[in-house]
Amino acid sequence: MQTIRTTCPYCGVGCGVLATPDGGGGLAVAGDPAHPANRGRLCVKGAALGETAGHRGRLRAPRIHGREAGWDEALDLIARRFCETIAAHGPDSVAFYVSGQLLTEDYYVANKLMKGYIGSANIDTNSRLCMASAVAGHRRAFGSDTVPGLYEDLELADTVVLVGSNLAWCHPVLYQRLVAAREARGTRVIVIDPRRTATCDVADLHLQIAPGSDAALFNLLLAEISRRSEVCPDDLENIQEALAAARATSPAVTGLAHSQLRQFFDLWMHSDKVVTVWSQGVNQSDSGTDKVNAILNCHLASGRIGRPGMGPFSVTGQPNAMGGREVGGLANMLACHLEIGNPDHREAVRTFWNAPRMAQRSGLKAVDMFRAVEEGRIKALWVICTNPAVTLSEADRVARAIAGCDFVVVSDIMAQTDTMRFAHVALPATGWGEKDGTVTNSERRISRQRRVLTPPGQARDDWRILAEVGRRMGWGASFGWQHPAQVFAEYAALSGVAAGLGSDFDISAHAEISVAQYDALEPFLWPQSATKQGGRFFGDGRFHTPSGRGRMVAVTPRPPQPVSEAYPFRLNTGRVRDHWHTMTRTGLSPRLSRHLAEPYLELHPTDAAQLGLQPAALAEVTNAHGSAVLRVLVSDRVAPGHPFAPMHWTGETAPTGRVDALVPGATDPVSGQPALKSAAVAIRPFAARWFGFAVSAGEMRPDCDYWARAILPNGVQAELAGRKPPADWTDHARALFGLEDEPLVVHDRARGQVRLAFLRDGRLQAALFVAAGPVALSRSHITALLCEGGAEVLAGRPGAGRPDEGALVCACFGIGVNSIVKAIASRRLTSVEAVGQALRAGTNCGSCRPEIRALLDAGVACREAAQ
Ligand SMILES: Nc1nc2c(c(=O)[nH]1)N[C@H]1C(S)=C(S)[C@@H](COP(=O)(O)OP(=O)(O)OC[C@H]3O[C@@H](n4cnc5c(=O)[nH]c(N)nc54)[C@H](O)[C@@H]3O)O[C@H]1N2
Ligand SMILES: Nc1nc2c(c(=O)[nH]1)N[C@H]1C(S)=C(S)[C@@H](COP(=O)(O)OP(=O)(O)OC[C@H]3O[C@@H](n4cnc5c(=O)[nH]c(N)nc54)[C@H](O)[C@@H]3O)O[C@H]1N2
Ligand code: SF4
Ligand SMILES: [Mo]
Repeated sequence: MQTIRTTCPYCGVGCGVLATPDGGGGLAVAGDPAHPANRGRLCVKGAALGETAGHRGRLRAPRIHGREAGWDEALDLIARRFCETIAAHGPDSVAFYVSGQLLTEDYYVANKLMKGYIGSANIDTNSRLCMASAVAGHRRAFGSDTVPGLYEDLELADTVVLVGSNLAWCHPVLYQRLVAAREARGTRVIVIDPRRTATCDVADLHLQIAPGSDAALFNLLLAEISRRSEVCPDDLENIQEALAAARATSPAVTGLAHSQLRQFFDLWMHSDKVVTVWSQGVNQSDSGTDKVNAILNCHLASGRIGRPGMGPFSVTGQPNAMGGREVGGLANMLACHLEIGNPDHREAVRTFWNAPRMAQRSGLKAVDMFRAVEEGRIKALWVICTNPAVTLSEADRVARAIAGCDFVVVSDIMAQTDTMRFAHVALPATGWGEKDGTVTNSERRISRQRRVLTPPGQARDDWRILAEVGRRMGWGASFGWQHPAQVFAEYAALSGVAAGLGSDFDISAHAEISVAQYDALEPFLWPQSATKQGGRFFGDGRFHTPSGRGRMVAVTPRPPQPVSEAYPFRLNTGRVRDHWHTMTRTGLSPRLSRHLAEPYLELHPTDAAQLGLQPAALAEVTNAHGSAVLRVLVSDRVAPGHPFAPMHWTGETAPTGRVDALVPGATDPVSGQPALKSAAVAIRPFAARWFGFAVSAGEMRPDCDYWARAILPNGVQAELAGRKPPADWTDHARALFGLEDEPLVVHDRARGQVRLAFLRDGRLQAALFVAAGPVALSRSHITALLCEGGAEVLAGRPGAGRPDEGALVCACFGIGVNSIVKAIASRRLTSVEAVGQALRAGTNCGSCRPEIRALLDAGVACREAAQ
């Protein structure tokens, strides 16, 4: 089969992928050595793309009120309901909520339909939860949402500062490029994070900052920059005000020692080439935009911007978060970085689109949009490529709001998601590998995603669905494209118009692109026009502000919302290494599901002791917004009072693991981005009377107070718990597995243990292990016996010749923590490379190398203690 060059659909690094279909629906993937973002590397999620690209769980046909329908019926209904709602209540009574995982062409069509034809700007994207503070900070400082630098700046820098970014897990290939540069030239790495993450593995300095105090820290740095009289260009606006605010900042709020601050200032100022990378620890805050500007201030004031090896660098989360910003996916922007508040910009876009009803003002931002849905001001909602019932702050409230909306359309690739449950009309979209289009990565590089696979059933491309609705609403001539290349060409032409109005975003070189050229399009950096060609911005000291000067912003640090006596813990949230958001795709891969198979709460040992929570117990986390039940992971990687929980679990995988049920709706006043990293919560032991672990080669329908499900190569596993044991365990197990058979049962009443196994022809079909406390059995041993072993599973212990791998570390070769620890001890291994030679662990994608290094460090510490 032919190998096709495409782009990874996960993070904003935007790695090139070589995809080879096997003809039977399967897909082999490898890193594209020719792609400038990754030069052949892939992380574990990219490497597992073949496992997640199938048709399992996919939505195959449109559904109206749960019954299958034809496309014509579904599209006519949508067009009619939107037209009727607009006619009766005006254009602002409808809304689109879209996604940074859409392709640029999808985004362009959605934006044109809403802002130019429906005549409202009520289109916002999940980038509001992700990049909005970076966008707002850039616009305040530079006059445009421009990322000045390139990935290679991380390799050319002498010092790289990572603020609120777990790069090792969230941008793994960029992290690996940084690690390689550090090994080659001794780059110093500073990590600023209240948590000790895997990224700290390569940190020369880890500042375990008090949550929310980043603006104060960078203000202190700015004051120090000016005190040490570093280059401080006169040609910046507002410099005196910014310095005055900086000098008034107290170091105490950062929670850092004087010596740590000194070390940070020294490292920063002794290198000319400093890159400051930031991500959600900065953006997702109720002072996110100020945090961004506090960082930008330091780079502006010291002139460290837009030249090789230096500059501020906001890394984007989603594969096309950047493309969405460019194309105007946010409710307060127009296409091509033009501004909705600017009448000239509006007029230029109106003319270009020949728009009958151009939106005149900004639309509702994500959190406000769902408030308007709740209040009935929005009566028709179309959610595309995102899962807000899980991922928005106050998620229970958002779910209720969607449930109460008059007309809800959801376009997704999957048949079942938490948001899909509320769809009046469900539309099957083509997914990654099935559609053609473009995405822009964190360094402004536009790459093609290409179709490699056949879509399931009647699935259609998102842009085609949107254009079809536009046509049925009466605007056929403006939504008549036949090929995504035509959409891209129109967009490129519009960028030429925008450039004429001073916009930085200009890809007008592609305004005449043909289908063949589009098919052959190589990854390129924007701008790309007759006169401009990629590269960095602002190295010449000229910015996009009206005066042409960079703008300092006076930042007065604000502490985050205080915790209270009732809710004394500040819950931090984020990501794990091997899962992507609500897991609709990574959850299909057994390999990716083994690293962390359950929602958890990382809790400091003193907090755990005080709360009476043992490792592996279940904790109930509550506040006024909602509650969650999470597995306790006792760890000093988090600070006392500041537990951490990942965001990935949903009603489909672990209904009590939805952490956004706890996150309040507070937003940053400038960007409207919700403060997703900070929820005041109470924690107490979850009063479970029984705990269970189950495996099944067939189905699994848990019905108990706590459950978390994960896929296995040959079935599914689940952790279970309940407040009250069922009357009969055999009946419970039969219902759980959908089996009628008679199980083998071992009942140890003294210890409160029950073990049940269902065998068929001597082979294990399903098993349930119940105990009064957390089930202490080797999960990997039991899952390995599924379909293979028999009654010996009831012993629960690994037999001879079956080593217990423990928790998975290296997903590529399936190597667990126990094997690595054993090899380190018995063979006295001291380096990640040595572990790789001994076990192969960490030698493929490299995503687990930080964890191997941590195990080595722990091993060395043990040996030293023993000596
Ligand atoms: N494996 C994986 N990778 C992903 C994703 C995924 O789902 N899984 N999603 C992608 C997306 S869309 C995004 S946006 C990115 C996100 O990438 P990151 O932003 O790197 O990831 P997060 O885990 O959300 O948060 C980063 C860190 O912010 C820290 N933090 C919390 N509060 C503060 C604070 O007040 N100050 C500072 N300095 N730090 C704080 C947290 O402890 C956390 O370690 O990842 C992308 N990559
Ligand atoms: N507490 C907390 N909450 C957070 C965050 C956090 O750090 N903490 N991070 C926030 C951030 S940065 C982000 S980006 C969001 C992410 O949150 P979401 O965007 O809500 O999460 P995803 O799981 O990525 O949802 C994407 C959906 O689109 C579907 N899909 C995939 N491909 C396609 C396609 O081609 N077309 C269509 N139509 N559908 C498709 C998937 O099946 C899935 O249902 O979460 C935010 N929420
Ligand atoms: S770093 Fe991993 S998830 Fe991100 S684009 Fe590359 S392969 Fe995909
Ligand atoms: Mo994101």
